Amino acid sequence: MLYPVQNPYRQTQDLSGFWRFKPDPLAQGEDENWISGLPDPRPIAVPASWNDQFEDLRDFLGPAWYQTRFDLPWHWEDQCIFLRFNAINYQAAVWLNGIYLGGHEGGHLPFRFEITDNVTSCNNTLVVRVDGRLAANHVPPGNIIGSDLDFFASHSENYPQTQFDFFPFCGIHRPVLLYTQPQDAIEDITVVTNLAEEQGLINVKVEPNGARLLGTLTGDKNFAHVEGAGELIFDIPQVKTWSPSSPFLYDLTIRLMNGNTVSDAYTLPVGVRTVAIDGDQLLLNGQPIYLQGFGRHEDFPVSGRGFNAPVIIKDYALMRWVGANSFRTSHYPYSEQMMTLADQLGFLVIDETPAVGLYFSKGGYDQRLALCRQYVHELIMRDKNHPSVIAWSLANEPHSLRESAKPFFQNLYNLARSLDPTRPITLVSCMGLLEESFEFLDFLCLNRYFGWYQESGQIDRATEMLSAELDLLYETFHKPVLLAEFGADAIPGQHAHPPEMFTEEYQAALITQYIDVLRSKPYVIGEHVWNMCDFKTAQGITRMGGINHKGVFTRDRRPKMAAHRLREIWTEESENL
Ligand code: BDP
Repeated sequence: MLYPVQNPYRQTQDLSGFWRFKPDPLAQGEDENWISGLPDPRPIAVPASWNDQFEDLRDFLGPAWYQTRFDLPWHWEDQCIFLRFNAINYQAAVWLNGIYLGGHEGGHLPFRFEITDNVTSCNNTLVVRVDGRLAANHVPPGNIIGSDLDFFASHSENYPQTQFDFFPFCGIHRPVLLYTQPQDAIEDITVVTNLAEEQGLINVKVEPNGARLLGTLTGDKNFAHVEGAGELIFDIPQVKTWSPSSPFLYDLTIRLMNGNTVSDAYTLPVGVRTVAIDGDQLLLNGQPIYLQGFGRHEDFPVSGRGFNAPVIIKDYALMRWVGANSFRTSHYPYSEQMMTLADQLGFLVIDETPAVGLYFSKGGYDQRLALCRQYVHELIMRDKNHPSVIAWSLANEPHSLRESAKPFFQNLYNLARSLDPTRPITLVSCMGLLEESFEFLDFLCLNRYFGWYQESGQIDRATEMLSAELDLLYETFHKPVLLAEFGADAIPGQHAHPPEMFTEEYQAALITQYIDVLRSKPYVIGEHVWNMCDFKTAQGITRMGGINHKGVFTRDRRPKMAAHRLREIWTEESENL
């Protein structure tokens, strides 16, 4: 799905700003015709979560209603007009001028409606109903009752009762865009890059299939024009490759030709790189690369999970400062702006679907599978052209003990593989040897908390166990391993010598000793500390102040001792990136 752009053939208008808002705890909005306008609304910022904007709504998960009004800019006649929601958590229903446009399920992926026939030049009323209530058959799930969970039932005492360890923020989380495209439009572009010695190859497929195209590639000293129908191939001698140390991007402009006239054009930044798993190694441009970085969250005070441009800039600056070269979009796809900056700044991204905390009891199995397939599809369609994306992660910490888990993930793996034959596919597990899907995944992602949830307070014992388990995993599956999560809570300002749990010293020591083990294993392809920053969670006895304190930065982005320690370790290695 192409991101809306502004050029002579396409226009966009961002509807972000202050909208009207009304919670609907009795679910009476439709009966009372709120689709035409909200009675007694309050102002709300869009995009942002609602929970931290209002003190009476922190734990309220919906339904709630949003409304805004807009006029069309001049010169939008004769264009196809679309309304695009970059992300709404969790369920959305949309009305324009009283007409129902449709809905969407799932909190972190974009959806759009064509509104050419429903929109008028002035005074359009847009109403959106958002429902973030937790339910067992949602993905991610919550409010699971009874014994459906085989494993890790600890979240069941949380409030709100999430089956995942982050706050279930709700609302219109990312920008809402109006945009146009011409009647004859480029619907989609798929770019695949390859390398042969010094030569780069860019293969470009365009929808509509078979349309006459003119492609232009600019950047560096290279400048190439290629014409074709449906597919274009660029050969670039002496190519400048894309990598973390040199994230070079070409500009690829595709023009759709109608006779001799251009009917549409779209420009896409393209990084030429290859990624592969080869034996025990992860290869970028044919060279082994070691991942050092974080699992993270989109989370900040007041804006919640909402798009927050300054925080994105700050986080990349902090990741660079600490020497990280990569991160995982735990536990859901991040904003498209975050991905675009990863391309520009040279970060490697493991791109994860929103499937966290999955369980496999019979009830609702088909529904959850269909939803996960939808997420895999939407994610790959959204992010396939980002050079920064080096792998797809199908899920985080599924409760995979039931027989149906493996076929579930085989199904998702096959789908992802058919949509993208180029990138490695993984899933992130805490089950070790018991994760049967490790048999067919391209590399293994393991989460481990020895020294924290188990072997509490005993870092030496913890790292012995880690070492033994990693070896066993490798002997069993013969695949490279990323330690995708490890860490310890540290309350900022809490100190002890010798180190004790919850102190900054303990967190720094545990992370350092883990890294020593990881670096001694030739089949380990990286270390992702959990978490980059402290983040908000549901309330529960293991989350002081409703915060997970495993960040090496605080929630307001101040470094703890562990961040300084990581910086020493990771910046020493930076020549190898
Ligand atoms: C892991 C989860 C992550 C949690 C983390 C923790 O993948 O979402 O936040 O544990 O407990 O199991 O801190």
